[in-house]
Amino acid sequence: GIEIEAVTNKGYRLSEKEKLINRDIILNELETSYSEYKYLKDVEVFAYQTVESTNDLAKDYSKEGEKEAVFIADSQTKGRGRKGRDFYSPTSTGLYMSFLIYPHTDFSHAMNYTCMTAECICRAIKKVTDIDVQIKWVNDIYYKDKKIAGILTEGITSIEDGTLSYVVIGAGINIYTPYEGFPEDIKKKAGSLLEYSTDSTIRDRLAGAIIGEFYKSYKEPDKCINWVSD
Ligand code: BT5
Repeated sequence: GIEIEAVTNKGYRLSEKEKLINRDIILNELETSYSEYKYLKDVEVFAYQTVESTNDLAKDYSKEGEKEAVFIADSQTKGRGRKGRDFYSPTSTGLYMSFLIYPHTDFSHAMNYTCMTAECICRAIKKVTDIDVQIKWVNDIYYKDKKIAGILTEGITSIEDGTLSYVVIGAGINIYTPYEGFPEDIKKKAGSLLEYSTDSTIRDRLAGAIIGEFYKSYKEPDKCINWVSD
């Protein structure tokens, strides 16, 4: 289902269209399924092809004032996980996105955003693909015993009053297996949500559904603490 172009005397390449994040499809998903969530109307959605890290884009944007935004990319050259670990973020087969929010709550609530986002991603995956995935406490999502997504939450705290100045929640999801396969060091651990593409809009619709689910829950991140995982 992936579109390939033939280049005379050179060979084949991925169609450029396959790499682009389609912002119109994302906004259409929000409009169709999540229009009642009023917080969404003030959120900017930015889409890119290749970036170093969507979490870094969100952090840079925080300098522009208190504006909430979502940054989405087709690939990352410096995608990262916790404790400086790398997050493999190749082109066309994954979804890399970061939320910039200003929760004005106590620092101790920061981790709740990680599990809230994990829950939102599971709900969005179910809605768009009808697949049930599992959360591995606290920031990984697994399907068929393989890690298909990871979440990295970063924040800045005000030392004076212990409140969060802003929080960036980044999620990377392997939708398809990369063409060249996963690199040797993560081959055993990493998996993907789908085996092949049957519908080229899935990635963008999933991005829209994740944003929608996120803004449905984000004023009550503590609710996710109800469940326990290993
Ligand atoms: C995570 O860290 O899993 C959080 C990953 C967050 C990535 C998103 S993408 C958008 C935003 N921008 C960023 O720069 N980051 C966020 P951690 O739990 O530390 O897991 C990292 C470990 O997962 C690595 O050491 C590998 O073992 C494994 N890994 C790396 N890439 C992977 C991938 N694509 N799929 C599955 N596992 C992977």
